[in-house]
Amino acid sequence: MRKKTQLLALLLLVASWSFGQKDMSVSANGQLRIDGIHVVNEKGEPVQLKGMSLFWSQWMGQFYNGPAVRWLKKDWGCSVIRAAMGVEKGGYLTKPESELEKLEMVIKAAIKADMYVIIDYHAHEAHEDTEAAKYFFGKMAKKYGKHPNVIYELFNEPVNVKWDETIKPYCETVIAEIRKYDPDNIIVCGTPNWSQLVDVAAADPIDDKNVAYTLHFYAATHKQELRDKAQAAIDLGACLFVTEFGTSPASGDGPLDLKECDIWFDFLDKYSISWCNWSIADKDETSSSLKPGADEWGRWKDDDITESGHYIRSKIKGETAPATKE
Ligand code: IDC
Repeated sequence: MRKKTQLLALLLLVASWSFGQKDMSVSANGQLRIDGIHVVNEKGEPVQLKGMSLFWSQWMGQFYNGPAVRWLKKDWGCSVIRAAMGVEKGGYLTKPESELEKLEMVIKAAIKADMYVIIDYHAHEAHEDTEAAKYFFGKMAKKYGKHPNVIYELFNEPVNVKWDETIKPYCETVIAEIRKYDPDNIIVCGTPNWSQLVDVAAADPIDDKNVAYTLHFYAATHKQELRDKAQAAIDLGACLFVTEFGTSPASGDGPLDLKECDIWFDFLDKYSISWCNWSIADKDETSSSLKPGADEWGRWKDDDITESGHYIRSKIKGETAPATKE
C-alpha cells in the first residue's frame, strides 16, 4: 500500500515536471504584491500571469459569463482575465447598471474559478470625469477588495494628456479611494500615448507600494522602439503590466505579425511581465480570437478559433506555437 502511494506521488511529480507549467491559480499564489520590477506571490517568487482580455463590454457583452470564464481557465489555461468595461461610447457612464452587471458576473466567475481578474476601466478620457471613476473604484474595492484575485486597472489608455499634469493626479485620486477599502491589491496605472510612455511614468512614479504601469503594444505596429521605452522604464525600477496587446496592427485589424510577437514574448518572459491578449471577441477583425458566431458560453472547438486565437492559446498553455506564416 505504502509503495503504491509512493509510486503515485512520484508519478504526479513527474507529470508536473513534464507539463512544466507553474500553477498560477490564486490558491497557489495568494496575495500578489510588487517587489521591484516584479509582481510576486505570497512566497516572494516572481509570477507571470497570462490570459485574455474580453472586448468592450457594451459591444461584446455576450462573452461576459461564467461558463466562458471557466472555459478560458480550463481549456486555454488562463490565470488572469481582463474585464474591459466600456466607459464612454455608450458604456458605463450611460448605462451603469447593465455594464456593472456584466463586469460583476466576470469578477464573481473568476473568483470562483480561482483566477486573477483585472477590473479595467476601458476608457480613453477617464480624466474628464475623475469623480465617476473614484465612485466606481471605491464601490469595487468595497465589494471585492478582500479577494486576492482582484487587480484594478484605472485608465485603459489616456490619449492626448500628460502624465504629470493629468494622468498622475487622476490615478492618485482614484488610488486614495481604493486604498480606503483595499490596502494591498495591485493597481495598474495607464500611461501617456495609449499606454505606451511607461518611461515617462517610471521617471515620476506614484507613491504606492503596489502600483504597476500599463504597457500596451500591437505587434504589427509597435516594435523595438517601444521595447526600448519599456526597457528604460524597467531600468528605472518600474513594474510593467501588459494588460492588453495584439498580434495585429494597432487598429485591431490587418495582417498579423507573429514573428514580432515572438520577439515581444522573449522580452516579456525575460522580465516575467504579465499579459492579457486582445481579445475574446467574434468580431470580424484579425485581433479577435474567435470566428464570427462562436458560442458565447465557451466550449470553442479548433474551428471556432482564429489564427491569432490559436497562436495565443498555445502561448498561454506553454506549448510550442503553431508554425507562423511567412
Ligand atoms: C478596438 C477594437 C475595434 C473597435 C475599437 C473602438 O478592436 O473593433 O472598433 O476598439 O475604439 C486599443 C484599445 C482597444 C482597441 C484596440 C484595437 O485599448 O479598445 O480595440 N487597441 O484598436 N489600444 C490599441 C489598440
